[in-house]
Amino acid sequence: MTITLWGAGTSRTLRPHWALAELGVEYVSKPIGPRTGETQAAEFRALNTKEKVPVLVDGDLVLTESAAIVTYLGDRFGRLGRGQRGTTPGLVSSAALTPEPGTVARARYNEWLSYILMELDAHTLYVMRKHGDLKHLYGEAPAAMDAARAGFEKQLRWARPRVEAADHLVGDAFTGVDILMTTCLDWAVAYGFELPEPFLGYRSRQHHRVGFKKAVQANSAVG
Ligand SMILES: N[C@@H](CCC(=O)N[C@@H](CS)C(=O)NCC(=O)O)C(=O)O
Repeated sequence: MTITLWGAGTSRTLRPHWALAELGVEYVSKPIGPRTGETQAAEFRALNTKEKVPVLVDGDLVLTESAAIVTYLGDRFGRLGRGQRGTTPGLVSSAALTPEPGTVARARYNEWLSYILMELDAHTLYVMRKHGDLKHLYGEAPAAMDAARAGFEKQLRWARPRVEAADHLVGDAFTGVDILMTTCLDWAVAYGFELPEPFLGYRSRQHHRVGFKKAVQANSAVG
């Protein structure tokens, strides 16, 4: 069955490229970019009326939302070694991107996923993007920009103890939430945030992964 990934060129599209690279899954890349007109083309609108990338197609499944795609890929391809449990209950193997459902590790994974998407992506960094780089589309809003900047710094404090104490966010191995977290930290650095040292070290470790390097290459091949 052919797996097709639509989208390239942004932090959100990097996420599924990275998951696929980590899992060693072969796929067809359709590297269309946002605001190029390509997300409004009829072929793409038939897949996603949100007109946004990324989109994953796996047989009859058409899946939108970067976090859902990363988690799906982990569940589909990254939990095959059910016998090879690590030391953390619920974490299946060092190659796994998702802990088994119904475990403490999966509850923690879901907690990190929701936190990263809501507190670091949607409510803060994306607000800065909308009223910064994209102000010609969404309008200027200096008060919202200031609140988003302060909000990001405040919310990031919650992650600090874990990032100081461990190499990964869940259990003792790399998972999908490390992909999500790293892309948000990269985004923050691009916006001029001076991240505290534990986050810089964490980010640098993820950047050294072969999967990250492959994904950056795939994600940069815009259409
Ligand atoms: N919540 C979505 C956000 C997707 C999204 O906003 N994608 C942007 C690129 S990062 C996009 O395709 N924008 C198209 C446009 O606004 O024209 C996800 O995480 O996948």
